[in-house]
Amino acid sequence: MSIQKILTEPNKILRQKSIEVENVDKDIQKLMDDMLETVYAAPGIGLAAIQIGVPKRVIVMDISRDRDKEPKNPMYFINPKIVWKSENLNIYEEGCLSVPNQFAEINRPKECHFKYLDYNGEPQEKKADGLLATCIQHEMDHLEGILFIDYLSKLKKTMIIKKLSKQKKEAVDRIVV
Ligand code: GNR
Ligand code: NI
Repeated sequence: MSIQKILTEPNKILRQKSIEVENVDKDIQKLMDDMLETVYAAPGIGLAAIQIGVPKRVIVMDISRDRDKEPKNPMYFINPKIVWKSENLNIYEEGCLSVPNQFAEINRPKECHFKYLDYNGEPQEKKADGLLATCIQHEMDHLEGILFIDYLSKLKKTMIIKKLSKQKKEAVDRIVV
C-alpha cells in the first residue's frame, strides 16, 4: 500500500468526469487500498479516485468518530448511483482535501439511497443520512468533476481559487529559489 499525492484546485484533472469500473479486479482493489491509506494519512473522511489523478468511479470513506480506534470502519463504493433523495435539505460545513483549508456551508438532500459495488464487486444498496449522506454526495460530485466551491457565489468561488493559486505559486517559488 502507498500514500498518494492529493491534487488540489486549480487543477484541470479534478474537472474530468470519471468513468465506470467494468471489473472489480486486483488493480481496483489496490487502488482502493492506496486511497484508504491516503485518506487516513491526510486526514480526511472520504476520497474519490480522481483526487489522486485516477478518473475511475471509485470512492473510499471512513466517517467513524474515533478513527484511530481499531477496528476501523472503511467503506468502499464503486460506480455509485443515487436511487432516491429526500426533499428535505441539510446544511453542513464542508471541506475538501482538494480545496485545502477552505470551508463553507453547503445545502444537500438530508437523506439519500444509493446502489454501488462493494470491495468484492458485489452489488449493494445503502440508506444514508447525516454525515454519510453529505459525504457520499460530496464524493459523487467529484466523479462528475464538481467541487463544493461550485455551489458558492461567483465572488466567493473566485476568491478561494485566487487564494489557492497564490499558495501554489508561493510553494513553487520556494522550491526554485
Ligand atoms: O475530509 C473531508 N471532510 C468533509 C467534511 C464535510 C463534508 C465533506 C467532507 S469530504 C472531505 C474529504 C474530501 O475532500 N473528499 O472528497
Ligand atoms: Ni472532496
